[in-house]
Amino acid sequence: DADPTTQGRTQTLERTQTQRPRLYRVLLLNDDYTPMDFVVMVLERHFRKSEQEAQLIMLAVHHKGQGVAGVYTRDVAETKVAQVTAEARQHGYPLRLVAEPEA
Ligand code: TYC
Repeated sequence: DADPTTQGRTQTLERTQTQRPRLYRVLLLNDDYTPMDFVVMVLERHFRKSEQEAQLIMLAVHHKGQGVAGVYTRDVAETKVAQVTAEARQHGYPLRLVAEPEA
């Protein structure tokens, strides 16, 4: 480079802290047709919620329109969206999920 202090040499800077990856929320969206039991099962199996937690999240989504199923790195969040969407379609349910970056 043209910087006179490095005289064309490449400089490497040390950083003590490791960068943390950006995290993504997996949002569960309400619809009129997906059975409540199926949504609870999804939250238990794919998002590792207890039955009680799963019931609370499902009901919150049912009443408010959407809610957070879990928070993950981008790859994991997108994989969960794809897997759960595929499983819902196999059952003929219109369940929708989306991954969105935190803050
Ligand atoms: N609203 C659906 C019903 O009454 C239940 C439901 C809850 C669907 C949450 C989707 O993400 C959802 N059967």
